[in-house]
Amino acid sequence: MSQTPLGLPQHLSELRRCAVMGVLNVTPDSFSDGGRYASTDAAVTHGVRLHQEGADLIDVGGESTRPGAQRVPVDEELGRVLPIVAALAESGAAVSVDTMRAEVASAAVSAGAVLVNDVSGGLADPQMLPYLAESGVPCVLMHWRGHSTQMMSRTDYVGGVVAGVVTELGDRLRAAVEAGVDPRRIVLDPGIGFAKTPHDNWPLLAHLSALRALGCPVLVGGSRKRFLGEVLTDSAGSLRPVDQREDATTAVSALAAVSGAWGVRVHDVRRSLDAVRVAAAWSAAAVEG
Ligand code: PMM
Repeated sequence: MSQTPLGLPQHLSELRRCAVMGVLNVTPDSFSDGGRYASTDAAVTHGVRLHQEGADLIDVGGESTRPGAQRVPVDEELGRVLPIVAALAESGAAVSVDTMRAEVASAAVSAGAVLVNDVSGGLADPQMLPYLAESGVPCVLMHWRGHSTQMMSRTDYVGGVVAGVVTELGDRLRAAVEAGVDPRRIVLDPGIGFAKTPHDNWPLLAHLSALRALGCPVLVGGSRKRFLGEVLTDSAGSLRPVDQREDATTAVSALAAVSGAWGVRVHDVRRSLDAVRVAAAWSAAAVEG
C-alpha cells in the first residue's frame, strides 16, 4: 500500500474530509460497548460491519480506560486484540491499535495494524516512544495524566484547561520527537473525558485551533461520553443514558470537522460519516465563497 505523509495508506490522504475512526473495544468493561464484542467472532463481525459502513480506520482496543478501570495483564491484552487486528486487516480494513504498551503495539503492527493509538501519549510505557521511532509507524498521542484509577483526581488546570492541555501535549510532542519519532507521523488528541471534568471538555472542543497550532493533525474522541450525557440532562436532573447520546455525538463530529479536526473516533460510524461529509461540503463552500 502506498503511504501518505502521515504514513497511513493512500486512501486516507484522498478523503478531503475529516476521517472517521470506528471504535471496537474488545473488553468486558468499556463504558459504552463493554462486553458486547468480547468473543473474537462477535468482534470481527462488528469490525467488518464498521468497515462496510465506511470507517476509514477501525480502532481495536483490549484494555478499558473508563474511570476506575483496572489494568489487564499484557498477555490478556494481546490475546484480546491480535486475532481481531489480524482478521480485520486481512479483510482489507485499515486498523489501528488502542494500547499503552509497546509490546502490544508492536505485535499488532506485525498482525497488520497501520496506526498506534496510545491514550497515554507515550507516558505509560517507557518503551513506546522508542518503538514508534524505530518502527516509523504513525501514532496518536493523547493528552493523559495517569491511569484510570487516578485520572479523575487530576483535573486541576492552572491557567485554564486549554492552556494546560496545549502545554502538556506540546511536551509529549517534544518528547516523541526527541526520542526520534518523525513529527509528520504524529496525530494529537485532547483526550476528551481523560482527567477532565465534564465541563472542561467544551473549551477544548471550542478551541481545537489552539491544539492544531501545535502543528499536527488533531483527533477528537467524544463519542457517547459523559459530558454529552450531562449537557442533555433532563428536567428531573437525570443524565442522558449512554445509549441515547448518538445524536449529540453526531453533532460533535460535524462541529469538530468544521473546526478542522483530522479525525473523529466514534462508535456509530454511519452517522458520523454523514456528519463529516456535510461538514466537508459546508467548509468547501465557505472557501469557494
Ligand atoms: N477514548 C477512549 C479510548 N481510546 N483514544 C483516543 N485517541 N481518544 C479518545 O478520546 C479515546 C481513545 C475511551 O472511550 P471508549 O471506551 O468509547 O473507547
